[in-house]
Amino acid sequence: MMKVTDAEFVKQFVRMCDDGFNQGWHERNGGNLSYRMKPEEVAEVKELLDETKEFQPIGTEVKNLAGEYFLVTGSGKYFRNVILVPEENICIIKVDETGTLFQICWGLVKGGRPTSELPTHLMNHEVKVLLNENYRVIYHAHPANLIALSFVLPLEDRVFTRELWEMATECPVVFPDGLGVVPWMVPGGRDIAVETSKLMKKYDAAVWAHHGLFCAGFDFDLTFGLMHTIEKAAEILVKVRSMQDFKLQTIKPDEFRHLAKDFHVTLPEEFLYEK
Ligand code: 2HA
Ligand code: ZN
Repeated sequence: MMKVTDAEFVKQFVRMCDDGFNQGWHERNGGNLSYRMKPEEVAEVKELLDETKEFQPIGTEVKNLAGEYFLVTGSGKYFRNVILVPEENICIIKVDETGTLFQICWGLVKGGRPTSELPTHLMNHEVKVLLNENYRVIYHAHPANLIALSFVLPLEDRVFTRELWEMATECPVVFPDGLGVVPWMVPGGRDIAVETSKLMKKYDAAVWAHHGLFCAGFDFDLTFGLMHTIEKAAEILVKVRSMQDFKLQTIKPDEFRHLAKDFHVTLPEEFLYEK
């Protein structure tokens, strides 16, 4: 008989958790991942789901996600253990018809709850699905170089975007909309979820100052790739600033405009300011 862990979307989810751990982005129980399941994926595992458990409060309201199923990491669970025993560390949840409650339908077999960042994940999913229903993945990690930059760069969207764009020619092509910055806030609750989901209307990535990064994407490859690209650019910037406090040369605004034309991306002028 088929197991939930045999489904392709579960295998890809587990692989992404392991890849993130191997990048060093998930110390202890750091980080979390959620995936909005496709109707055919729900159908594939439907008879293996237990839809009798009690509904619990999400901690916010996501009316547009009513009836949707998500695969999510567990609160307090370690990314490094997901590949060893997925059914103890991740779960499938269903959002109720009011968009305020969820039910665990599979997984977390030794007990537990979905990620402590469930309000941010679900509010981000809601914002994204309203923009484009192809968005399915929300990923939160603790990449060290990007976190380090949140101590030395002004916490402004335009500064983080421009400084990271300058670090690798592919950056403006990979995240042409830029990225947003949430100032330090208490994690795990509705307030930080509201601020993050506001930024997700405009961007696919939002920095949490002194904490980490949230990324959104259509699939696991794109979302992991976005996290990876941003953290790689952050690493280069940390190296550059460690060598000297100025750049002898860099990519200039007109050069970004030229790149945008050839690569058929739109780069908002707000990020191409003169310094
Ligand atoms: O511990 O990353 O933001 C999980 C987290 C909380
Ligand atoms: Zn975190």
